[in-house]
Amino acid sequence: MLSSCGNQNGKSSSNSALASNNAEKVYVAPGEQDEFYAFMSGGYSGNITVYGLPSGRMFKEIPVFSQFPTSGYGYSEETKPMLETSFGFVPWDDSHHPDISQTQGELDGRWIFINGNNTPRIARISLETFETEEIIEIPNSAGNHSSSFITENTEYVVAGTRFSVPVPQRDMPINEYKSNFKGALSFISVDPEHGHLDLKFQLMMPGFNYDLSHPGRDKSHGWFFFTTYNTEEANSLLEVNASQNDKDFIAAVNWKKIEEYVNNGGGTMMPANYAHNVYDESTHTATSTMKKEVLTVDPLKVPGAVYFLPTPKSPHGCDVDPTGQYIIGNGKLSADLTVHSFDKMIAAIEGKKFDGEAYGIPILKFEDILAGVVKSGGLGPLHTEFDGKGNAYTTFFISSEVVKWKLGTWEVIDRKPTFYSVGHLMIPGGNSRKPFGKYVVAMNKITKDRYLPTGPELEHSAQLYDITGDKMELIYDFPTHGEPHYAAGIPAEILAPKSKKIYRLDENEHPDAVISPDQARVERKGNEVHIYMSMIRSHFTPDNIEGVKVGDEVYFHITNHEQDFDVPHGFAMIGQNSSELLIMPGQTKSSVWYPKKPGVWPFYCTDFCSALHQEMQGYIRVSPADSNIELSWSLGE
Ligand code: RUQ
Ligand code: CUA
Repeated sequence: MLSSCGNQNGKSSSNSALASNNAEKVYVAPGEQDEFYAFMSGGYSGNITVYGLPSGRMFKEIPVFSQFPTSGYGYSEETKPMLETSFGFVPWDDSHHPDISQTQGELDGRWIFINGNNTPRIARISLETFETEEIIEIPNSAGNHSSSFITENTEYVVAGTRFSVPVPQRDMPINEYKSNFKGALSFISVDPEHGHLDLKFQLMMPGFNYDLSHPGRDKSHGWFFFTTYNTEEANSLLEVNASQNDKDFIAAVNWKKIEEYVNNGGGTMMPANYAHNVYDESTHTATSTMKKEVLTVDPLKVPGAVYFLPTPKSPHGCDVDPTGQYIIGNGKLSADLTVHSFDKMIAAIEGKKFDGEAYGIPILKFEDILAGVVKSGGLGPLHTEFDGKGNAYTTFFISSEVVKWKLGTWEVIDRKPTFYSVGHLMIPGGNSRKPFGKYVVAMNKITKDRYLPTGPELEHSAQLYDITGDKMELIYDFPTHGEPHYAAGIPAEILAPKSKKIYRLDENEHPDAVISPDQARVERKGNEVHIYMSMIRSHFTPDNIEGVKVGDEVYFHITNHEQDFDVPHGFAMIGQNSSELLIMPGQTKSSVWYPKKPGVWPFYCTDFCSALHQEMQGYIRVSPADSNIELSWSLGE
């Protein structure tokens, strides 16, 4: 059924006059540039990919949680510390939800944040360099899914646990889960100037699953909303046992109140062990520090800070409209969307109209806080975004469609099929006070017949809809890399002008940098050999090195002396148990090589940098361990 549906819509429309009209809408002529950047999460690639809209052209993959041989990220000595955790070196993760920094609820384009779902981490990426600058591990958390969403002025990036776990972790019977496990919601403060992350406090919630979250905005600024499921606290066969309750909850958290409590000395410091990894742009080097404690907050100690909003039925997405008035819960086992009203929520809290409590946390009455119900007619609602013109767009996984509906009247205005099984959707700025509208990107989980087959595995598929009219129009399909869960879009004019072009050599503070070619040298310290090397079109200095022995540990410290935009050089050494390095103009990178066999071994530049790129090479002579050949090197005479 799926594929016949695809054939009908795909092929017939490509023959129509509509198709040529649509082609114009996505066509970005050679030499012209896209109107928006789209940052897509990589899912199980652990990274972020960067696309242009409307063209669907992919510009870059930004390595975040995964080693990336294309640049040497996670392989170079400078970047290995980025992937340290309390479990040791973890060179991979599952990244779901990118979110761009905001000021007063509008995208400011300074940083983008993303979560590592598997080994709980949050990353901050610079939108000037498109490099990952910081990763903080989240203790007491597991399946870091309701993350990484930011508050209106980027005060906090929020991380919520999907799996509840024993806190602190300990050896205990799994069937004692109920009422013993905890769900940590972590608030990580963001330094307004440098963006540095600090785990300010963890709210220790009942042992439900915390699925997604969004900040309040404008009138609801100061609150944060989290969907929960498995309020049954089942620990096996969740597909049945976690679907018993007719309603689960959206947890409404007044973080301002908790912040105040914490600033006045509230909370309990608890021993913990989690990595905080920071990349320094002036030394081009990351350091990893283990943090030893975390401040935890018991919600019952801060009256008025946490409430439960009953929401049918195992809600997934939790989205807040640009005015901050409506909180939308997408019950994935329900056909209807539940919209809660922020004003009614406040009134119900003030009137103390509760419908019991769960673990001491007051439950509000469903009817008291309900703003409306969208009778969508779709199945499996997941996520909602907004166009800034009073409309909302919700994805339906099971019925494979995007449904457009009106905030306030709750009427369905339009629905369009997706191909197939859409998860998230994204409107540039659609998760802020000021959406830019124009396009919806649907991110589909299943691709099937949309592209030429490539064996059993197909890339996932994104679809672009023009939303400038009353009705949505599907105008383009493009493949995406990994599994984009969520994405964040921003007008190119905000980011492009400040994109970094080079690292200035005279600002390079890497301790092993070679700033002028006469600093190029080789030094032996016991069995460590350090090669301080520079590179410029089209040679390495030094280029021939002798006196290296089997059993040595050879460190290359290489500085790119170019000061021109888009002239990286690469470095690759035969038999190195690592990746190449791709070094940007003005930057220094290092890697280690363990020579194993006597001989004369070449290295070369991997990035075609000039007509003489193939001449950019050198040799290292490796002698047996007991040889007494002295170190020597040639400086290109
Ligand atoms: S999820 S398809 Cu990981 Cu955001 Cu909803
Ligand atoms: Cu430098 Cu090729």
